[in-house]
Amino acid sequence: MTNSAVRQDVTACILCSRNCGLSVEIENNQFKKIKGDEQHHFSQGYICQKAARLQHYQQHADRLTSPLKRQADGSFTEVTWEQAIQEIADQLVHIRNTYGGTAFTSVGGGGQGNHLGAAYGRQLLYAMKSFYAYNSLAQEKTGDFWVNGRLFGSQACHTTEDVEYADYVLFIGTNPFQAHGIPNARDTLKHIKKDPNRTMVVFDPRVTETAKQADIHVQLKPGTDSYLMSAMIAIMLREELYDQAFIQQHTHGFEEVKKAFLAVPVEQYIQKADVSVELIYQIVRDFAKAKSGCVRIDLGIQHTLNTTLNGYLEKLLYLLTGNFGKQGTNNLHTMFVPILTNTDERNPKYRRTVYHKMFPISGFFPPNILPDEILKAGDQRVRAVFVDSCNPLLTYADTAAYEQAFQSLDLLVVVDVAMTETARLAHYILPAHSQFEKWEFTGFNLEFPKNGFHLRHPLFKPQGNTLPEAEIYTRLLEAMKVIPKQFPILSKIAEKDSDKTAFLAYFTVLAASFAKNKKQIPFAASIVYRTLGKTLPDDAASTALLLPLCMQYAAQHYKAVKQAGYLGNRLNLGVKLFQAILKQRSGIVLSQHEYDDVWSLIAYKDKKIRLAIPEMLIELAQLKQQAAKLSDSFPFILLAGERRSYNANQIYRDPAWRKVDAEGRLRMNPHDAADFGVETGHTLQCVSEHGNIQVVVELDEGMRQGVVSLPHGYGIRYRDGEPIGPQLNRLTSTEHCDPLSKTPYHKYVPVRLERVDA
Ligand SMILES: Nc1nc2c(c(=O)[nH]1)N[C@H]1C(S)=C(S)[C@@H](COP(=O)(O)OP(=O)(O)OC[C@H]3O[C@@H](n4cnc5c(=O)[nH]c(N)nc54)[C@H](O)[C@@H]3O)O[C@H]1N2
Ligand SMILES: Nc1nc2c(c(=O)[nH]1)N[C@H]1C(S)=C(S)[C@@H](COP(=O)(O)OP(=O)(O)OC[C@H]3O[C@@H](n4cnc5c(=O)[nH]c(N)nc54)[C@H](O)[C@@H]3O)O[C@H]1N2
Ligand code: SF4
Ligand SMILES: [Mo]
Repeated sequence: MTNSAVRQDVTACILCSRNCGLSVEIENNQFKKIKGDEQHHFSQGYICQKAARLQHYQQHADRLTSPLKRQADGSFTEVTWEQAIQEIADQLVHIRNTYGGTAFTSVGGGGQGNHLGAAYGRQLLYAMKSFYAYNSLAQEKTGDFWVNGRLFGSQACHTTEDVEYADYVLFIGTNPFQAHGIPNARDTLKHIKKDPNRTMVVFDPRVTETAKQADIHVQLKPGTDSYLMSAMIAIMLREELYDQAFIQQHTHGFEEVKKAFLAVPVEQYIQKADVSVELIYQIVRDFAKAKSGCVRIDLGIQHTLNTTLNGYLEKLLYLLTGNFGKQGTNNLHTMFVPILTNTDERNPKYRRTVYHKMFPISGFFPPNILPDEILKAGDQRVRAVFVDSCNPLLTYADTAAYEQAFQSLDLLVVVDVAMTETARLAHYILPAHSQFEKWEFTGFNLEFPKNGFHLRHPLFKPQGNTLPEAEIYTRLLEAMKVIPKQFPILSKIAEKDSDKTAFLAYFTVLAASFAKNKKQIPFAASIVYRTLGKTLPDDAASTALLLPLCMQYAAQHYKAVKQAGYLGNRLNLGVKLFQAILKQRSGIVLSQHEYDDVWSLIAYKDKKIRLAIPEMLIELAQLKQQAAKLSDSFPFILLAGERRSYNANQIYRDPAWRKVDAEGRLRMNPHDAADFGVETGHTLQCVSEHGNIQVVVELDEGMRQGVVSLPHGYGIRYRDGEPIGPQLNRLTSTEHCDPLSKTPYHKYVPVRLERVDA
């Protein structure tokens, strides 16, 4: 990697779950030009405007360059890696041995682009005998995962949607034009819009960029989706628009569901959403009749009232119409990197939290309860927290509660590439290589029937005295004496021969070694890293853990992996996959299934879907009593966290990356603004029951009256300056959340607005 010459390379975008392939021009260890990579199997050259700005992630004033230790006066001093690792390891061992497994939690572990490090970080939980993994998925998607557990038999069964091929698409609570989340979103939307035989319906309180492309926009009142969707299902049942043959062949529990939904007062519920009754009837009839239909949802129903119920209703819409397991419908997909595990709360082996007695969903605990588990759980409280790839001080509900909780910890360690708001509270800050300075990947490969994977190689020389997460966590485990520093037998066999069969010999010895010493299995990532890893070319040690994943995937999906073009037998197909992953720099196709294979992905033994979920049918019945009346003190609903053209979670810190919307403005209807006598650019105070922030107004005809919206991803204190844009979570509360999954109601925050001069 010479510095001055211009060179071409490929990588992927790290800003959202699509991880589009990038073709980049590099000069002086910097990005010069960024385009879409046409060789990438999935994005095929597509990118959005945010990716072109990635130099602002790679290099900026808040990048960390050395391990830091906080001093008594609150300032930070540079320390060596040896000192930082040894001191942290000693404290962790002390905390574990004195207080046991409930005293430690991890927070985060992989954002939108970096899941390789998370595989190493996860080992620390086992080393601490802790169960408590908190992350951002558990403040948005766990309600959905819980429903999947009941419908399909495992919380690791995850659904995807074939929007590109659907004749009739329902977008409920999502704005793919800005947020993406579906393949090549803007192109996909354009194709549907242009095709007279295909229909796009958008359910959103705002006239979004997606709504503008839609055939039908249902501009419902925020927080009323559960009423609207249950009315839609009731119409489907009353008019017998459901797919009888599908239900008969593939499901259980239909009669219970039918009975529950026939009790829904259709007209009354549609009116609660304040939309046209006839229009909803028409949508249900056309959706049910369509050759293929699918439903795509996101935070608009996951960050609002009745989160988990919404997830159930949305899935019933496609299941009852038989829009499942075919082209252009919703499907299950395979998971190469097992991000989700099945931790059904009815199984007592999954340890609950001390204070809230909260159970994990798909392996994760919800950030909404963590401040209480630190502050209120007495002797068994959480005392040590490791934060990785996450900035909870800004992104989790109730910033003040997080500040108080994190300041009270015995040990807070932050692993990040940048000096974040959370890092400023840490006892130790451990600086990682950026995602373009190390081997990386994401586990967001959620496609069906063709699924893929993209291993990214390092593009740049690492800055300063940073390390990749694989090395950081492995050193920690070694210093804690959880794993030995040497594995002579494994190292020897790994080094012996690096021809094609060597991986197999290594894998066999590894499996035998784990069979003898089961206690080492949770630390497989670091063990493989230190042994096989050392023999991989191009310093790719941290990717060695992909070998066991490849072996597992190839065994599980043998036919589909072969169908994707790999030559191999039952023994070595996984090795072939691993070799292809290491070699193909624009990513690979992992597997090619048939649509019918979807049934094999259901976890229930009889491969049938359980339509009736008792907890959800109870919540459905309770909707009747639910009163969503706004108090006079807080007459507006704030949608706290919109995706716009220039926000990308907390991944960019340097505000210079934004071409528009520097202040992260409050969108409001002009009639509402007139009541306050304010115009675009004026300032208002936004007050919730919980806190208040100043906001800059932007008039937007597309907002419903009484509804205002602020963007997610602002409030960063770049170079330790004043926060830039809204610190949204000063307004939100940890208690304002779904009763089952504890995911926050960020899209339904009651607020009032005040003139600053008032
Ligand atoms: N540009 C950009 N893209 C991103 C991100 C980013 O920060 N910036 N973040 C990524 C991440 S982490 C995520 S999780 C996704 C989220 O992606 P999305 O969920 O699609 O994005 P949002 O803008 O948060 O919310 C979607 C829509 O929900 C609508 N909505 C609000 N309340 C309601 C309601 O009660 N009912 C209905 N039906 N709709 C409602 C909003 O008006 C909004 O248009 O985006 C990803 N992509
Ligand atoms: N009110 C409100 N709050 C919200 C939302 C909302 O809509 N409204 N959205 C929520 C959603 S859906 C999400 S997903 C979360 C997102 O919020 P977070 O989970 O906090 O994650 P990111 O914003 O992705 O933060 C990524 C962090 O990882 C660091 N990082 C980048 N690369 C690396 C690396 O290679 N190694 C390490 N160790 N660190 C790295 C970045 O510097 C940054 O600090 O926010 C949530 N918070
Ligand atoms: S932000 Fe998302 S959609 Fe845009 S280029 Fe990056 S990965 Fe692709
Ligand atoms: Mo998210």
